[in-house]
Amino acid sequence: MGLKIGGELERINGKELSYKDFVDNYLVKNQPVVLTGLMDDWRACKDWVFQDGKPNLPFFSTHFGNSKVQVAECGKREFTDQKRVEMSVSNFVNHWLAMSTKDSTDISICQENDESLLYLKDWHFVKEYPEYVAYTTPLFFRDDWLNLYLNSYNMHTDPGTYQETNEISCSDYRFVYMGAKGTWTPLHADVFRSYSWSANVCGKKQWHFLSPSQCHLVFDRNLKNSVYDIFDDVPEAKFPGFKKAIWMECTQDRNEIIFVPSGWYHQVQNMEDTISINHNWFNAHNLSYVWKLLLKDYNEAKEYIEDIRDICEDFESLCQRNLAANTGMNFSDFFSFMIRVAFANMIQLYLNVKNNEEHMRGSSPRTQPLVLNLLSIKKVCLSMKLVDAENRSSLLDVREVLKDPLFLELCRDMEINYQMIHDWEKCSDTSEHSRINIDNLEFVDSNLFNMSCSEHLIRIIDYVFSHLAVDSSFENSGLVSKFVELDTSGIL
Ligand SMILES: O=C(O)CCC(=O)C(=O)O
Repeated sequence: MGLKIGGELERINGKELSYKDFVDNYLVKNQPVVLTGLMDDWRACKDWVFQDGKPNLPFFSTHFGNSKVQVAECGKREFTDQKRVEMSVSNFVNHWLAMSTKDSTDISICQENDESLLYLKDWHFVKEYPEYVAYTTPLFFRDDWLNLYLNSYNMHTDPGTYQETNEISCSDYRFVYMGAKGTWTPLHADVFRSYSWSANVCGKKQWHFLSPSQCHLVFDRNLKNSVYDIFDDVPEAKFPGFKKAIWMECTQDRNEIIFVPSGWYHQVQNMEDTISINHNWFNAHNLSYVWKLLLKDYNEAKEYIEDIRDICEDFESLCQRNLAANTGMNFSDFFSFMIRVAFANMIQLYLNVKNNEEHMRGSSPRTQPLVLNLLSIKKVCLSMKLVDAENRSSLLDVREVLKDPLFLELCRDMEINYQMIHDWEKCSDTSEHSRINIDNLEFVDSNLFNMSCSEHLIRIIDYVFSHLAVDSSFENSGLVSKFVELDTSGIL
């Protein structure tokens, strides 16, 4: 029996969609959508594609041939993913070209077993070639705390065995994917339960999506393992809910971008030779998803080594190390991230209010996104406090955070981003950021310089709201209740 298909993704012309409508209808409601018309000026769409729509593979060998990339062998499973090997872009292209010149019976024999189907994945292209501007991130996806943060900091900073792998694989979440017809990605939900967007530079992909409220149906009885390939013969005894799942389907063409919401499971098949660009990101609207996943992964990491608790010198540290290795960050990484992002927002708010009295009210268009960001951080902090997560977080000194040139970079990048997204005129002189120091930030309560728990961050946020006379009724507005709705909309 085939999959039950409940419907197709909505398709919208991105040029006719406002940022606010995108936020209200897709980000906040956590719904997928296909956006067209947003890739017209991309250099990638010219340089990387022949006139007939096929990928210009020689261009990659000539310009980026020495890059070392991760390639998935689509026919070989390794745990929950495909086996990965590292190779140069030149070798990958040579393999692809050699396969495409084989006669069709050879190819179908190979493809039947997915043998030799190599899929280049997770190429950190922007990081590696910052000067070659292959594309510009559409405005809809620019409120991206994850990649903004990673421009300045590492997510996981614990020295030790995990550092090296982390540096390579978690330097940012902006990728290029390239694969011949037949290559595919197994069923999964995205890293950190982030949002993602995926743009087809050439080729065609078929997507199958499952909403978070149905995700339990692709898990086994213990809710531990999920189905790997939805087109396989999925055993009912092991996955009793699978047949009941109702999927959404989409065939994504060249020049179309798919928005993948948080926590939606999806499987993807390249129906033609395809090149795509995709980013993972999170912001105020899905921060609670990220936290919920981290907590779930922490509980699993703890349970996994419960039987060695008594012989462990520092059981908690081991749990946190394992959490960072499996998930890409631990509690302390996440808390440091929240502190820095919260302060970048508070400083932005402070400068807006200071430079223009009109922006004093929290509900003004200029302050509203910043207040919303801080409220979402506060909400997650409240949840961290409830589960006592802070005891495991290391201490951060606000004075050190604010002095760090990397923090000023984060503030500046964030301001530029919001100017672009909301079409703000420049309000603060960006050089003002560099003059910020702890002594002229009246809003920083000196009792709270040492941040060791989420309670401290909550108090600082509240202090800032009251000090800057941000309209506190905003806190009770509909915007906040949306986070609650999201939290309860399904399992992760
Ligand atoms: O294009 C693919 O093969 C997979 C992309 C994907 O899973 C994603 O963007 O989340």
